[in-house]
Amino acid sequence: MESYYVTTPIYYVNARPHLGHAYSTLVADSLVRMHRLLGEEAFFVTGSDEHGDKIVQAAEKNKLQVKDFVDGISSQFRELWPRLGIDGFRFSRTTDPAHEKIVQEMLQKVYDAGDIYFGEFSGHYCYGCERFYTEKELEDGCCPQHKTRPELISEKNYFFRMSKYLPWLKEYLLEHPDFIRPERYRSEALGMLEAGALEDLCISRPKSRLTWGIDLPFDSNYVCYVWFDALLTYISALGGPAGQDFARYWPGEHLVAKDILKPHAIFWPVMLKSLGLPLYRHLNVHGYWLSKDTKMSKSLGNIVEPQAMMEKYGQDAFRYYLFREMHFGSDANFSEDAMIVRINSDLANDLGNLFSRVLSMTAKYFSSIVPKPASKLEQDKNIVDLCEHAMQNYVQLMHAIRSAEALEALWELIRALNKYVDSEAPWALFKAQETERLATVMYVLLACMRKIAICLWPVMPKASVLMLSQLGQEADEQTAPVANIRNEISCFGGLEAGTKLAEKSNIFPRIQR
Ligand code: ME8
Repeated sequence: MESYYVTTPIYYVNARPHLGHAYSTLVADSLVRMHRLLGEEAFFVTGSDEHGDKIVQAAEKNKLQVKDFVDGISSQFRELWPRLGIDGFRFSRTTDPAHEKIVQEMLQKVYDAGDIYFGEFSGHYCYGCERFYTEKELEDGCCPQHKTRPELISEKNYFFRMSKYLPWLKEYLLEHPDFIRPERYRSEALGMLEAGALEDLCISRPKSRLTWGIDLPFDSNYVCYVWFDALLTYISALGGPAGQDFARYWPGEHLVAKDILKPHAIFWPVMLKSLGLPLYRHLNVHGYWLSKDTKMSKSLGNIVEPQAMMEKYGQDAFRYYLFREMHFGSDANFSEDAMIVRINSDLANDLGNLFSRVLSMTAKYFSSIVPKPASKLEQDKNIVDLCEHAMQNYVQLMHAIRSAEALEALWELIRALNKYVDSEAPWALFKAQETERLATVMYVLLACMRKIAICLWPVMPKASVLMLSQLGQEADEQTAPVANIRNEISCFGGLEAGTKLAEKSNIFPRIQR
């Protein structure tokens, strides 16, 4: 059985989860579900990044011991995901002893290989980013992300010989055009390499300044820099390079937003190279969720609470909107008004209406039993072809993390099915007692609806299960509804005549404003 492994960022626990975190985690969930639908063994790793200055400062602000503070926020992340229908993940914390042990082993390995040295350093330190900036990287003397003036700090520290590997990394990016995708982010990473501002990476913090971190195995006066620690979660969650899961799942895929392109595009591949480990497969970079055209972030205080949205609009509708609205790689504006329009038009009018009319007609004409189809006419064959084509596109696009286009492809079929109901007018066939023809039309509709419900399992697991159960199919939110969706694409049918169906359906009620 093929295996698939993907990761989300390991989120900082300095504040509660918001829509941005929820989005990355939902994408990971949908990918895992998609790969399970393709018959693969798949899971993802998410977790919490708990060391460093930023966390200590947040704990102090909340008047809590650091450990109590990180335990509290970390559980908020862990507990939120299942409420959003997110399943199939391993939750990793950077304060887990097993992770800390692997970080120390990896540090020692890099040190023994001669890629870590001790040196004096003075530089511009941004507390928000928890890193030093070179003069060239600053914009008007300020951190490009936080727009604050970094502090000039001078101290002795350990350095990772990153610069030694940068020419190799540049070659690698040039030779592997889809290593970082979409393309604009590969160009951005190449731009960083070409600008010449990257130097060796400071990977330690003296304990005189910070104790909340993992001890360097070769000098207990220092703790490890948070990024060196957090990035290693991607392999410590697999038990480290010697773990069984590592052999089975590595190399994996990474999912991040563009804010953390540099550590993932530059630091991480170089760390893996120094450790002699295979590089990840792809870095998949998405844009920002904006709130009134500004990046949603905890420091700006303009965040959207995923839990509140889900309670207000329902888990499926909320997930659908996020997957449909954001084109992976670009920014998207979050707006409740736009969400209501989507729910009413795509879910209530198109999909909900199709289920509701077809199920109630089957109840009326065939006592809710799937009829046996007779031979197909041209218009039926066109629908069957469209179904195959739409599913093919959908699977391919979801696989490529292009959910907005994938859903658009599926909705073409849903809209065509609603038109097919209008043009074939089952009520007229019933009246004229054309039972064979009526049976064929209803069968074509129901069989396509089953395929649509299967396709939607990665996007709206709850609704998919509900639609499948209304179609007399066994399904649950944790197990893929079919062994391999590819087998469903080219063979029409899959719904047995004689199956008992629900009499009516109201899966997506309209939202009144
Ligand atoms: O950077 N739009 O953690 P973090 C879309 N601990 N996604 C957003 C977003 C927004 N407005 N805001 C946040 C860290 N995100 C490090 C990561 S990994 C080894 C260490 C999501 O809590 C998005 O995935 O600041 C982004 O990359 C991540 O949260 C940053 O999370």
